[in-house]
Amino acid sequence: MTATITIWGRRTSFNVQKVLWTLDELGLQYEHRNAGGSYGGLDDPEFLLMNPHGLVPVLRDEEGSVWESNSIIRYLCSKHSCDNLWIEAPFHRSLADRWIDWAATALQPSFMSLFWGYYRTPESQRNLVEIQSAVEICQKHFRALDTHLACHDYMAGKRFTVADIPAGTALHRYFSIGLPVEEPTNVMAWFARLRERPAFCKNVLVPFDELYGRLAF
Ligand SMILES: N[C@@H](CCC(=O)N[C@@H](CS)C(=O)NCC(=O)O)C(=O)O
Repeated sequence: MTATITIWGRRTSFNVQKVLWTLDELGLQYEHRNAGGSYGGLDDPEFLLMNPHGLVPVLRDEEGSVWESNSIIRYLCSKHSCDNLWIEAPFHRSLADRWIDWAATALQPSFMSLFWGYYRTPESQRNLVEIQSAVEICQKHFRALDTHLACHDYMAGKRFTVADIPAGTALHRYFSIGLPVEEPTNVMAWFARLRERPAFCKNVLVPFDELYGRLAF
């Protein structure tokens, strides 16, 4: 059967990884096209017609194009997963939405500030004060998550859902960029549960050293 889903984006992009992980969790057939970073293509008129912001990831299926990683994963899970990765019951779904929105507005910006300030900035240009401040903010967020995970195996309760994907994608990088950070017990146990998932290993536990000391994209 021909794939009806196409996903654009380089595999080292954190936001692209969320979508690739979701596609494989759902067992969907898709075509992956490298774009962005050293592959370029984001300024092409055809690409800008799909995403006016010229960023990856972009997903296209028989209905049209979707951009914004968290919108894409919500779209895929609501469309393809029935009551598996998706949650129909409104209050329960609000629990997932809360953690997805928290990942987008609190955890991810703090972690991106750390990742760019430390890992992507050449050593001679690093601002150590700002890096330490970013570490402290990230640790505060992970402590709050740790409290939540003390009584939830996954972000939205007992089972793995769409809610685990945005924050879960940050873990590999956060704990392996080479900075000494706290390793909260329940967060690490959740990380271990995610590492049992083949789709997580395939798409998220991947090398990202091409980004080291590189501010270009
Ligand atoms: N909020 C957007 C952010 C998209 C974004 O910033 N994408 C980056 C990669 S993570 C990008 O396209 N950068 C340009 C490039 O890779 O060339 C999302 O979640 O999809």
